[in-house]
Amino acid sequence: MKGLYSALLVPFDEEGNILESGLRQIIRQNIEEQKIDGLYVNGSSGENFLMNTIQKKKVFEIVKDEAGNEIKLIAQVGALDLKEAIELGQYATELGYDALSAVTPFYYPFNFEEIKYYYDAIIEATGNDMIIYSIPALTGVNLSIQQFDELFKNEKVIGIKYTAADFFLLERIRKAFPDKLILSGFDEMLIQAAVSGVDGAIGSTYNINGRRARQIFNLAKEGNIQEAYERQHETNDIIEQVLALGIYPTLKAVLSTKGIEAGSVKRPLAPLDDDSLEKVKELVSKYNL
Ligand code: SI3
Repeated sequence: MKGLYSALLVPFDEEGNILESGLRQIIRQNIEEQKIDGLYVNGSSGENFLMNTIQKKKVFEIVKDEAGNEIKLIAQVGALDLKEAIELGQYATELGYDALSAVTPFYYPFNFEEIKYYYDAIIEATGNDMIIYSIPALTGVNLSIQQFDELFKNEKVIGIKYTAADFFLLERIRKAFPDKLILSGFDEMLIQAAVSGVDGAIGSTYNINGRRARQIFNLAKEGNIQEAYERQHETNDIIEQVLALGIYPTLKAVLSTKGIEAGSVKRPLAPLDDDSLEKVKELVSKYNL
């Protein structure tokens, strides 16, 4: 399960319906153009928490149908309704997804025993491998190394999607659990994560910038830090502008300039205005996206 994964974008029409042919095009360009090793499906970038259960299942189904066994597939099934998380986990497992991932339960201040119960319940009901999705900035859940250790006691918990800028904790986790999979989640800090020993990364911007990400990762792993930084600087010039314009609608607008039916974001997220669309065109041509 090592490697670079795009956190798959999902195209919607203005009513919030999934654009199936556009989704298939995004999957194909991720495989053929960005050369990614896998897809992280129904994560934050897939606007998962804005979709209903039927839509989430539809995305799992289309992705598996389009990608088959060409690349690795991770299904993010985390939900506040544990029954929904289990239902989605069973669905993705039956479809043949290589592993599941679930965001730490959020909004309510769950204690650690409740968080462990949630992961163990999904694993027991599905029998699939689990990658913990840790993203403290959005969930408010900061797991300690002792808590990761407790979660790892279930051998089906094979790793973490680590979306945090705490490189001290990352170093501690890497040292303590050399056999667990660590996939880094902040694209703008890929070089730091790579030298910290992660096994790969999952990112939204890899949908449009996967080839540069691959260069950063490989160069950093080979110890060619100076060149890796050159690629990371260029990448961060792109990411800075993407974040300023609005991450998901901008990534979709970039894909649209390439003739992909990337659609819009799902309300209440807002689409880009005309000025921003002009800036996207400049970005695409300046960085050859
Ligand atoms: O779909 C996902 O779960 C992700 O894409 C997670 C990933 O860590 C992204 N985080 C979010 C909240 O979108 C990053 O790729 C992020 O977009 C990027 O580093 C820019 O900040």
